[in-house]
Amino acid sequence: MFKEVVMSRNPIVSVVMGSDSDLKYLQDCVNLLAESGAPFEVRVLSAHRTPEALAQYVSKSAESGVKAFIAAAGGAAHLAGSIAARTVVPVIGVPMPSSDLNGLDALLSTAQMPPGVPVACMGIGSGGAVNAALFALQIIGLSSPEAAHFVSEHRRKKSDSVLEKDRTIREKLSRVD
Ligand code: RP5
Repeated sequence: MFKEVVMSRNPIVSVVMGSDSDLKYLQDCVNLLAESGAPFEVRVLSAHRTPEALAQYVSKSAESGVKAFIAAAGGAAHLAGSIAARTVVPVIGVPMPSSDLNGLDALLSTAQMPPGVPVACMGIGSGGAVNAALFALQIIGLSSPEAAHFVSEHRRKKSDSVLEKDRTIREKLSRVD
């Protein structure tokens, strides 16, 4: 389920997916960005199906203040590389498990960019997409204390939740004894 998301007119994070069929893997990523309060937008644009629209969008977004792109695509995914070719704004690629190879093809084509035009490559699918949101917030966090604080708090909550599970399991097992 998507939380109520208000997309910004002046985004600093841009989430681009190659197809609306990728959206199901981006739910937690989008929810996390919404929770952080960072202005962001979500678009469906494809490196091979809408190359001109993608090119125009990247130029316009980079000029208007986007500080990080998240590019989610499946198959022999070239979306992240295609965006990175058009801007020096950092691009975070998320391989989508939409192909017969369950995303391995997308992982390799995103990670194995030839030297010169890097993209940051996350893991395959929803987990990678969550990390992409956090990584984008870390980039934003270099100049935004709010974004940096959000990432720290997110880690603290994760840590508290593991320690709580540790307490619970120790209590449960000590009762068996
Ligand atoms: C890629 O091809 C998209 O990112 C998607 O992961 C995959 C399949 O797209 P659809 O055929 O479902 O539109 O470009």
